Amino acid sequence: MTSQLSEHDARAADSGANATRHFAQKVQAANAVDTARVSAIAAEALAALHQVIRKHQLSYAEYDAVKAWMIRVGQDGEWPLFLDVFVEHVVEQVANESRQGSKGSIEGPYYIPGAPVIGATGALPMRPAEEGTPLLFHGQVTGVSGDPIDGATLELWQADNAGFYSQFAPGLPEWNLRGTLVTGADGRFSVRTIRPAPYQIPHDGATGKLIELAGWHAWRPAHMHLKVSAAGHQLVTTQLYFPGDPHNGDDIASAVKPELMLDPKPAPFGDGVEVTYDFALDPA
Ligand code: MBD
Ligand code: FE
Repeated sequence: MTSQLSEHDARAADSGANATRHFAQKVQAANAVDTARVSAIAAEALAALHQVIRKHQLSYAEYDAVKAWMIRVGQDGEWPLFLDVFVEHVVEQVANESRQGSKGSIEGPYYIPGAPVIGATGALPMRPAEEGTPLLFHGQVTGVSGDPIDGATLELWQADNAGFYSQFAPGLPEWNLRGTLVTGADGRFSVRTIRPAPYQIPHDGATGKLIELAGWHAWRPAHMHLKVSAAGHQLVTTQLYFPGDPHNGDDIASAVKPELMLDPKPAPFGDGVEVTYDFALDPA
């Protein structure tokens, strides 16, 4: 008899392997490296590490423990998780420093391109009895001058009420809580989903081992991920958060910004909540 796996059987090494596979697809074609920068950046990164070793008088036993841990991060496919949680926020800050429009935030390891297109109004794909508080999310996409953008695209992805992302945990429909909105001439969009729950990053693998040994925690505040784009404009990758979440102030991924806080109100239906967020896109 075969047993059906549920999302609660998710393993860090399985979601890690998926994230690693998706990342490999993304970088296949792109990303030529500026070789003139390789020496400077690699040498300085190594020098910073050497300095830490000297400062803390690292022993051979500790060196071997670090080496074994890094090997396990790779074996579990957890480099995308580890790097996006502990490093990406600085890359994002550097990349988006000079933008005038909406603030960005990190992409994280769980974006998948090509989610089903919903149009300007609709619902994210979800199960018939998807658990969680119903959430109505609407807003407008404009340029930085406030002019509405016709045909702007918003890609949304989020975890379910138990904290799992489709395609990274077993038993979930392929595109659960992932969808693509396209604005009309007024730049507006409106989508029904569920309010995401506070979320722990997968912590039964190598990344979790570090978190445990260091006495840190694995929590991210509840968040929705977005990529907003339009012809002639810069794509913004960002996340939105909910006020009052216990982890807004100590996100393990350091990806919360005050500008990305939503303002939930009781929804005009049932027991749900309603949020509005407008996006301003920088010119390309
Ligand atoms: C996530 O859901 C996430 O958003 C990040 C940044 C890292 C791990 C899991
Ligand atoms: Fe996330």
